[in-house]
Amino acid sequence: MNEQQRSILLHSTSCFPLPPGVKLSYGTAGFRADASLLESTVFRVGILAALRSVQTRSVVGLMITASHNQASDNGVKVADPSGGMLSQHWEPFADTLSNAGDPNTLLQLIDDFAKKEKIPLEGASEGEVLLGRDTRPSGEFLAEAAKQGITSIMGVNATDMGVMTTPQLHWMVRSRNKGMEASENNYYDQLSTSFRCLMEYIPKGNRNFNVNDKVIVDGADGVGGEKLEILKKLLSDLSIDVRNRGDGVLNEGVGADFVQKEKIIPRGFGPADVGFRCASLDGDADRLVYFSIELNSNKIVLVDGDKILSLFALFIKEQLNILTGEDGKVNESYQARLGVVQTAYANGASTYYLKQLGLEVVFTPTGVKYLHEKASEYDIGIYFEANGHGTILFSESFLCWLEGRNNELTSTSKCSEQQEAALRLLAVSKLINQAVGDSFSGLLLVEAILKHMGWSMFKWNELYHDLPSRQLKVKVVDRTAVITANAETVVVRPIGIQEAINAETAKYPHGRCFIRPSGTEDVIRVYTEAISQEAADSLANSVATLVDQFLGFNTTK
Ligand code: 16G
Ligand code: MG
Repeated sequence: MNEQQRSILLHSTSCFPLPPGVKLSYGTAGFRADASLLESTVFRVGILAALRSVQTRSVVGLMITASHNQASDNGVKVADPSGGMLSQHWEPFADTLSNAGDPNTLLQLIDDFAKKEKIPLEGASEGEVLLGRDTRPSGEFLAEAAKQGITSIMGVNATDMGVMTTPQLHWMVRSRNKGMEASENNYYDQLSTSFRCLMEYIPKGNRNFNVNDKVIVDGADGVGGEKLEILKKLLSDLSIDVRNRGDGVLNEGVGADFVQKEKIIPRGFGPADVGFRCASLDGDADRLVYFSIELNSNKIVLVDGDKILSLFALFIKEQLNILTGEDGKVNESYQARLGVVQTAYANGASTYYLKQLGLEVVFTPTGVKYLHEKASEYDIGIYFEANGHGTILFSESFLCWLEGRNNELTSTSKCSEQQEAALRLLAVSKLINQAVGDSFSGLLLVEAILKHMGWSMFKWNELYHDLPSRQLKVKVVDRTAVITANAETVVVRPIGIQEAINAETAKYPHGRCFIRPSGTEDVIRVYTEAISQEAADSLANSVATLVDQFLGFNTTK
């Protein structure tokens, strides 16, 4: 690092001292905390994003959001040049950088890391970081801190994209690095055009089916509501009624996380909405769940990420079969691999359903970075968490084959059914955000598929019946004491707890249970499934007691 760079960093770092006693960790969703504690962290993540941009000679993203957390929290995460999550091997550096006490230590860390990673810091580098934030009141001053961090690496520009959804920022990073147009308007154009294309190829017989054209969307009083208002103006054949567009308190009694966990009607919805398809986005619009309102009750019928995944998988498999036949063979030497990725939170009934369709289903630990990575190993990889975060990834080689096949079919004009299937799959690859899960593209794809099938939401929900399940959280002294394996289905530390959980689970016919440390809260999460709600609840309570015995505050060590 040259002298000029050194003095810029020393000066800027001294303006962002760490609040005393704060120690944060770059978890599954970046750094998250009360916004008042985050200024120095965001500044440092700005430095990190700039370094990543210099190293990869690509555009990188920095998003300021705490997603579904309460409005007073905030957070920060980095989008890698692919548009996906920050490369995992940079995470330890994110931790040490953010917790480095004084400017000299920080400087030394950067110097060492830059040498190790061969990042040139001699003044001639170039880079660009796209900066986005959600609607939280703290977003603006934290964005200033991020800019200071980004521009303290010489030659790196911070491009402020203002308020946007997390998936929009990831999409822009990906598009920029592919040399494609990447403005917010380009994003809306791509989504609306590919949606229109899917609607055009709806089988004639299904067009007049009585599928309601209206969907009511809960915007969680976050960025999703206001952005969806823009997108919906470009759509015909679908009427979107956006509620909770930002006038109320963000995520309070609203949003995908609330709806999925509490299973009660979100604020802004009521008896007049009975019979309609409803959907909820989370605070930064990267999650989507559907629901319908029950008559004379405050309960909802939840249609979660697992069911969205099942709908997508069914549709994609159908189109692929039209194109390639049951064996998925594209030609003698090339077979299209379709894979589905879930986590242990996926309801067992969904996994059973997907396997019955003949699909390959694999599991990863919780967190988008794991699911995304796994899904990218397939020609078409579909991943979803039960909480509504997910997307579909298409390999370059498959898309290339698809384009070629489509051209072939156009020139021979022989088989319109196959050509329509090819065009549908191409449209899905453009509609669905391949950088990260996106509630907007998810919503439009669900709507298009329901129209395609001629299905009501009720019919969709009947694909399979969820097994009763329960989630609990237990406060413990140190959640890092729990170490899991096999996609979080087995606990290897503390020793003995897995055997105790097994013994408890064995008491319940078809019982299933796992525990894992949360990546976003200081708790251990317990998940159970069983043949009745009472059994799932009872197993969850017993296992929560076990967790408390092994790890709780009264444990003598
Ligand atoms: C974050 C993750 C989400 C995961 C959740 C689990 C991303 C972008 N988000 O929100 O995928 O389901 O954390 O939270 O990776 P937990 O660790 O507190 O259970
Ligand atoms: Mg989110």
